[in-house]
Amino acid sequence: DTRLGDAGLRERAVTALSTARERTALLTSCVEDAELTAQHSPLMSPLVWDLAHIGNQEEQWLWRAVAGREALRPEIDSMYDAFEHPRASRPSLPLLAPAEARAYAADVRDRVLGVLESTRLEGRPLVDAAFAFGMIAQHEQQHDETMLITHQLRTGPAALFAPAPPTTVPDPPQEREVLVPGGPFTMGTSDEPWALDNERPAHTRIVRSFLLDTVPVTNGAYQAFMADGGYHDERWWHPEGWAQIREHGIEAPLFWRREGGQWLRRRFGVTGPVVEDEPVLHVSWYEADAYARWAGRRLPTEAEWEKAARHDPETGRSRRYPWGDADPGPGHANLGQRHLDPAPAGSYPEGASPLGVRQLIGDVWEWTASDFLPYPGFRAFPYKEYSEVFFGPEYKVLRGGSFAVDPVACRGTFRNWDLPVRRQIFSGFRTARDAEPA
Ligand code: AVJ
Ligand code: FE
Repeated sequence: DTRLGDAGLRERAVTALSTARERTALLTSCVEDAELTAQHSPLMSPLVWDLAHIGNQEEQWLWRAVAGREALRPEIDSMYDAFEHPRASRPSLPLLAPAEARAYAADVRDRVLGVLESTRLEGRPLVDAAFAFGMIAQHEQQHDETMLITHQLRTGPAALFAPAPPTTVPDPPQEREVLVPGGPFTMGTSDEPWALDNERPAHTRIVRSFLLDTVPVTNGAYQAFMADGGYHDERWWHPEGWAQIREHGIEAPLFWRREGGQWLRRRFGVTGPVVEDEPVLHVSWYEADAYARWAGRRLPTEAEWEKAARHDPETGRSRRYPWGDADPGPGHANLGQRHLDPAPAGSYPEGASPLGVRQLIGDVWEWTASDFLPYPGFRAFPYKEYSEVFFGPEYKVLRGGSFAVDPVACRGTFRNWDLPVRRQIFSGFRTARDAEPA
């Protein structure tokens, strides 16, 4: 499967690029142009910035770096450089207007499909196994998730629609938590062709035996923490988390509102009740950490999460996904913006790990206890600004992907990261505890 022939690689790259572009088109055509240039939150770019940035990155990596061609519009590069202009300042830039941004991204794409047809997909690290094409498809899908977050922050009537996930859980899990046996496993990868630099290389990690929640923490469980005064009890909180919730008066996940004695949440322009068995969404690392302490538990480390998601106890091998090596299908996980909500806790039994852990992939990003750090032997590729500049104690790792993540940008090794205060992202969590000493 990871050893596709040349024609298979080209087809996979075309499909990944086209899938991403269809999603970008949906996210940028469902609102009026005025909404594309508006800033819906200081945390986010105007949607039209993401659109032209997607085209500009594609131009830089596939038209210039892979094909060795001249810049198409060198004067706009700096405007779409994420490091030169923080998100809050982007609306004041002389951005390409929506029609221009669309035409630019489409022009780049036409050229790039020609490049893909005429480039040998081996002999250079950037093109081996069509890596740069896969990287750019993942980049666009990551910005599509970012744009979906912008849509969630936008006020006004709904612009996006999707069928709700199934509300009943077939074959619900019997156990609350599972024991993951201690010992070594292989973390990261050296042979997943489109894995990004921070997922590499494969290396051995040892974890101690631990117990992990079978399913993500639900709204119902989280409300028990709230009802027990969790947001008002300093004992559970990291000092910086306590300062944040006091300063901003935070008493519930983002987008929740109390009305007539019950909790409601706004999602993509629609207000509805908080559903008890749905995984909790839009919580910060601090909120996840506080809940875990209140519950007498802790967040899993990143290595624990990956062992639970990839280690096959029968063969000792680390696999691509909890269910094995097969690409994700609709029965495995809630991915790809098929739905605009997480599915109820316990869904997707087909996607369970060998030990019976469910929903590790899809539904909600899961905060881990770990800082975002390089693996031993890490090498920045192809650019330091993807991962390397973010390594350090400020960022916490999230794993597993949300309903807003496309399968091309999701696997057992994929690492996401964000600041521990962030909660506009599609973040949830599950908890763990040490196993009793034998
Ligand atoms: C991996 C999601 C943290 O959005 O900041 C997009 C992905 N990097 N363009 C981000 C990314 C460059 C990145 N995250
Ligand atoms: Fe980007």
